[in-house]
Amino acid sequence: MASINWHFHHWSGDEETYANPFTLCMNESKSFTAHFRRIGDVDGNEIVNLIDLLYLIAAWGSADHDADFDHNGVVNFMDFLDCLLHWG
Ligand SMILES: [Ca+2]
Ligand SMILES: [Ca+2]
Repeated sequence: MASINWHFHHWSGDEETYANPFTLCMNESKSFTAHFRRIGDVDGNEIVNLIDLLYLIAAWGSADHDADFDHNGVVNFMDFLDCLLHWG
């Protein structure tokens, strides 16, 4: 579970996926790492700034996972607000 102001981004390890939750077959030893990002941080540098906002605007209306902070399947006004509210 993500801490406040952070959101789940993806799993890495034996499988890489944005799905959360995701189903896996445990038929051998496997390892996974959950990656989280600051809400509003599109490029993953832990700073929310103009670069993130410009990327978000370019992704407007798409399902771009990096800019879809609320994970509702579309980059829209709520993601824009999230970016502004977590600026800095
Ligand atoms: Ca950033
Ligand atoms: Ca969204």
